[in-house]
Amino acid sequence: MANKELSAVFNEIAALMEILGESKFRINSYQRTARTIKDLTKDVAQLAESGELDKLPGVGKATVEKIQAYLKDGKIDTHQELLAKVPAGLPRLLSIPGMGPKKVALAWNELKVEGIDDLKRVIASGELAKLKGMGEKSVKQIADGITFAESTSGRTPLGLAWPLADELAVLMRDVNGVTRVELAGSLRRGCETIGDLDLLCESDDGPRVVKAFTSLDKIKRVLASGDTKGSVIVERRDGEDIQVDCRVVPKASFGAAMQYFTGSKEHNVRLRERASKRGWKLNEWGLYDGDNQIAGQDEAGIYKKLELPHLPPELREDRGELDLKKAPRLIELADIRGDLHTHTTASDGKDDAETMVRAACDRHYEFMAITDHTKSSAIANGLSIDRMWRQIEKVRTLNEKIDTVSILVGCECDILSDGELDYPDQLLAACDFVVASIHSAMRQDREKVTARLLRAIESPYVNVIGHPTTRLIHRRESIDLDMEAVVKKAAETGTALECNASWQRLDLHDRHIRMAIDAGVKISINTDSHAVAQFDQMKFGIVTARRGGATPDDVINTWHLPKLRKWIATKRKRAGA
Ligand code: DGT
Ligand code: CA
Ligand code: CA
Ligand code: ZN
Repeated sequence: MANKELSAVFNEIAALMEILGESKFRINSYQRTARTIKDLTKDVAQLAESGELDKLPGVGKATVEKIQAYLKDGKIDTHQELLAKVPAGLPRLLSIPGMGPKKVALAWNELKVEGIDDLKRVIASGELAKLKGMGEKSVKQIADGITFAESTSGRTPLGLAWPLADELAVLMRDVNGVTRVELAGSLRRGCETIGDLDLLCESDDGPRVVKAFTSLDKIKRVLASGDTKGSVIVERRDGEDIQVDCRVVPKASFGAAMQYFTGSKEHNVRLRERASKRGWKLNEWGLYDGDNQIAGQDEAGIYKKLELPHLPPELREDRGELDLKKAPRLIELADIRGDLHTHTTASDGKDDAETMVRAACDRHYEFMAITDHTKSSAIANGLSIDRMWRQIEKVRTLNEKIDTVSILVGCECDILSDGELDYPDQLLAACDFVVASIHSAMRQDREKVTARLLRAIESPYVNVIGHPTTRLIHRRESIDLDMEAVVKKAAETGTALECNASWQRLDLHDRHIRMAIDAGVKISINTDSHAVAQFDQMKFGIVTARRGGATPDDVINTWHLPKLRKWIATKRKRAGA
């Protein structure tokens, strides 16, 4: 769907106009169009074909023409004309967190800032902070924003990389002479973003397999093509590019190649040190004693020879995993008995409660919680107090009708800016399960936002803190949080922290999960589904939790319902509610 790109173009038109000081009225109109397109549930190209574009709110004839031009040529004249009026590096400045159109215009007009390098220079020299309307605080935010923008550029979120990798693996499994295909690299380690994909094919005929790889229809450009390795560019679902490396390895070395190309680099360095202490050599072909291969056909054999447990790929980051005496039994998708954070059409979901529940049945879940937004999340159609009382009755009725899965009535309760909850205790007490999340005032300073979360955690009715850092991968940074304090309070009160499985969030991050588990805090892995298809995102949460070292018992979604209910009741009792 072109909706997202098109919406971004309209947003950029509005931003460029603002930079160039054009009329507020036109700017607003472009912003409105951008929002309308972003919120569409249908493909904009479909609407264009069926002639329904002009029925959209605020979309007139001129806008329809622009949308059609974009769908036809991939560009819009107005946009191109605006781009011609500003330095080439300026649009990129808009994507830096903390740099809106006003600040970009200010820096450009006053200090001739035309791109990121200029911006860095005026930050370093202190000139930027001296501008009227800037100040130390916003400059600090912009400096962090640059680091953020630079660290994310070029990487692909796990949720976009994974399906693409699976697709390529399926195609390569079909190639004649290929006996095995596996994914290695950061994808196999379950990293939240992926630099490039690393595919390993088992075969004795390298040149032919490389040729088959570089000739796949999906491939946009070939970067390199040799006897055992091909590198190509493939287009992601969102139109951006990603590099894919494919290596062809004979059976005798397949395990060694898996080990080597899974990485991480740091983990491999440690492993090689271990091998060399024993007088051996480890490389992508095998583990060698002199010229003699002593392991390498399967990966487990290498770890065994080095007297290590066969470490799960997600732990291979040189974060202490080589000290483990035994491979931990990390959580797996099959351990999950239910999803505890889902939305329905009652708030901003796309599917109604019954459809969502049926999807949970399809996954053979034992339970699920319906947790629509609460009143302060107005843009998400949060439920007023009256509507929430009715929702409770409605969901209970549905629960009686359906006996394959137990439905918990809940809500995703907004944590207001001072830590107060969006519903009165009486209403929360009527819920079976409460997720509490921050959706507003995310720029509060560390002390304030931490105190805010601690207060929410203290509520006897709050079972899980939803997406605790609120970061959106490549789009929004984490709130400035004292995670240690949050973890401590969660441990004291018996509150779980969420590992939100949506690939845009993956929040808690892997290292916070480790921190939480070490402190005895339970984790809840939830998809935050707004439509049935999103239930599939559970696997992204699973690998993230595995990276944090989570075992089944650390994760409340693996418990049977009676244990979960008892845990909920214990917090209420302890808090005297
Ligand atoms: P990415 O692609 O940036 O998300 O991260 P990786 O970990 O997939 O890194 P990549 O694709 O550069 O290489 C795949 C694996 O190959 C990496 O995790 C470890 C191994 N590897 C690559 N280059 C080296 C190296 O110079 N030394 C060692 N020891 N291992 C390497
Ligand atoms: Ca890689
Ligand atoms: Ca690579
Ligand atoms: Zn949610």
